[in-house]
Amino acid sequence: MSFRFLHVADFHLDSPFRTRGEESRAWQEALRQVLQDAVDLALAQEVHAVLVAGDLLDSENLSLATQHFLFRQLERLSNQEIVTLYVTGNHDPGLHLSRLRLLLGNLPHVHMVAERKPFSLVVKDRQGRAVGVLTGMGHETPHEGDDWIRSFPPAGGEALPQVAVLHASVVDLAPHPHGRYAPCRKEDLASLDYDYVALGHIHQRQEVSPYPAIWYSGNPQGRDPSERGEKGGLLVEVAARGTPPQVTFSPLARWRFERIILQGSWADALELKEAIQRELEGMPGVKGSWFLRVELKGPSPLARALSGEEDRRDLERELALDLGLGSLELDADGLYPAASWQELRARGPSPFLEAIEIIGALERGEDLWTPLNLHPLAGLEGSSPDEKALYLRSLLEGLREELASYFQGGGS
Ligand SMILES: [Mn+2]
Repeated sequence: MSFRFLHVADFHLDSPFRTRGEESRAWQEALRQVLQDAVDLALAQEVHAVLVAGDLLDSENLSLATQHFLFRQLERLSNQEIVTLYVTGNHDPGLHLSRLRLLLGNLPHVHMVAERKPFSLVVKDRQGRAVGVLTGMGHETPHEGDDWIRSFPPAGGEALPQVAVLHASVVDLAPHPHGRYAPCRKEDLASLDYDYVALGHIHQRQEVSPYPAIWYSGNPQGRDPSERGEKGGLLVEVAARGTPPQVTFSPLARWRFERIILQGSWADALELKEAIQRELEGMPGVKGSWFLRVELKGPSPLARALSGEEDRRDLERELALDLGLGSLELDADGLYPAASWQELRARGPSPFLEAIEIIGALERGEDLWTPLNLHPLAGLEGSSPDEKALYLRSLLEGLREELASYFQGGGS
């Protein structure tokens, strides 16, 4: 008799989406849909339990509608005798959520653990047979420290599969943008000897350890272009105590964020579209649900046309439609006009022209070096004035092009 459950985390319900104001409500609706899809998945798969590893809510400011929606979704699980174990994270720590706890307290199979006190329960299947043991602990405050994990017990000696549910920051992983709350090391978790540790906090899905199995499910819906790729939950099956579980990713996200970086000198929208299309051909997936950010870089004849926000927005909508994308954003901050240095020079007197003239004078060998007091130049102590001049002249190479880019807003 194996123990089967769905591991999800970091929904951040009611999160203000960080992309565009006017789409924020639609995003919040999408988040609720993703939760509903997760519940549908749990019901369809007839799992024994759903583990929510913290940051289910973005903050204690949960709208009444979302509160009601959350209740209704967890009620669907409870009605089918599927256990929900929801431990709180740094975004939804216990102290602020008494109202929600009272509400969820009406559901017999829903357990919300909002304090720094381990909570254990034996999960049973619909025939009443024990299939596994869940142990979870919540965040009480938004800033749990190093000692938090030390309050968590090792797995018990039962013959049943042992599973832990925690919202914690494993510190010996690749760098990530999430705060260092409830920090712990991989070995701290592995030494607790659970068959599976369901983690929340880091939004990038990842296997922390194969066995004891420790996983971040990641968030089921990316919230901005930094949270890219396919996202969802993990369906886990533990056949018996002491055996490595089977972990299967199941996509849930309604929207998918992707990003491409383009460098080029497209002459018009058609060329730009074709460049995006070529990149997209190498990326599998159904693009109708994609939110694609295209970061444009380098010199381009389109730089000026794309600097006007309304025109850019219009083009974004037009290209999204043409490319079959859910949404498209053109980030044109890295673009600059593509005039050559000769073209810039021909425009008449300017600081750029003066700089060009100085470069010319230096190249012709006019002695402009002496007044610059070259004495302290590092690495050239003891060199003759000629050697110094030679070295300095080598710095002039490519300087006109660099300056042209700089004077057109491209940075140096
Ligand atoms: Mn968190």
